[in-house]
Amino acid sequence: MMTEISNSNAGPKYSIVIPAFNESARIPATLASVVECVRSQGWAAEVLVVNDGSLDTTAAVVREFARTAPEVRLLENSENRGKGYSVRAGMLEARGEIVMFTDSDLSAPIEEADRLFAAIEGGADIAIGSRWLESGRQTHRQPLYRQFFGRCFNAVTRGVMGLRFADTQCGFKAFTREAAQTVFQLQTIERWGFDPEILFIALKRGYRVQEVAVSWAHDERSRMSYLKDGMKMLEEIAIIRWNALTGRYSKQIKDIRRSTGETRQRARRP
Ligand SMILES: Nc1nc2c(ncn2[C@@H]2O[C@H](COP(=O)(O)OP(=O)(O)O)[C@@H](O)[C@H]2O)c(=O)[nH]1
Ligand SMILES: [Mg+2]
Repeated sequence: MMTEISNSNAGPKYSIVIPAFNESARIPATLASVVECVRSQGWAAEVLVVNDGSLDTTAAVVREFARTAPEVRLLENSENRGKGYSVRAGMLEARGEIVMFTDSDLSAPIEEADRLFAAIEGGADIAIGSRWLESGRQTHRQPLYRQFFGRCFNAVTRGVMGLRFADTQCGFKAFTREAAQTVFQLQTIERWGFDPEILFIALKRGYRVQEVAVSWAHDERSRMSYLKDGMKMLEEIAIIRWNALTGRYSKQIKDIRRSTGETRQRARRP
């Protein structure tokens, strides 16, 4: 008798992680585009939405969507913890060979994910979307004050952290599973300043990071307060420097304990 080889344990090829805080208005259209793209491209993919303690109906809307889209899974934080915390929870939970995260407003159209995947398939461990590598690809720019703030923040990450990227803050980044498991387990920053930290860790651990130009259309309905969050991000850069000095990012991964258990237990399958 022939033995059938079961494929049921094989994970998906791609994981798409979407952090969501009070996104009930934007997330249905986002999930529709993501699922449409996944299906039309024939990607074996899972879509993980991480609900970050939203005060609106984000969770219900995602659950409703998932009833007809088996690709979609909802993870929930028990309370609002920040974009960094939410992305980490999703990335550590993801089972794809290549795992990426995107903002829930799809400022970078999800079709652009192909460019990140191609960079990884071409040998990069991490591919980061960049709005400034070919700025002509931005069809709708951020308001001037946000651009100014972004450029200043970039100068700080360059000067203080030695990051030589045109854009550290783009919410569109992909990792091999192995790189994601290492980098996100070492991440400590849970709010907006987590992007430079993961890049810093990635370089420190010897991963090959490639910047990839992506199309971008800014969505005005921003969740960010540039003054309050901006100050906090500077403070977070100081923390990253301190962590680097004290050897926090050089630890062996198995020495690091991270309580994503809470999110994991609450993970729901549709
Ligand atoms: N403000 C905020 N956004 C969060 C939080 N957690 C996750 N997010 C998500 O972070 C992503 C980026 O938010 P967005 O408002 O588009 O930021 P911007 O485009 O950089 O101004 C969205 O997917 C949000 O839903 C949080 O605690 N606060
Ligand atoms: Mg946005």
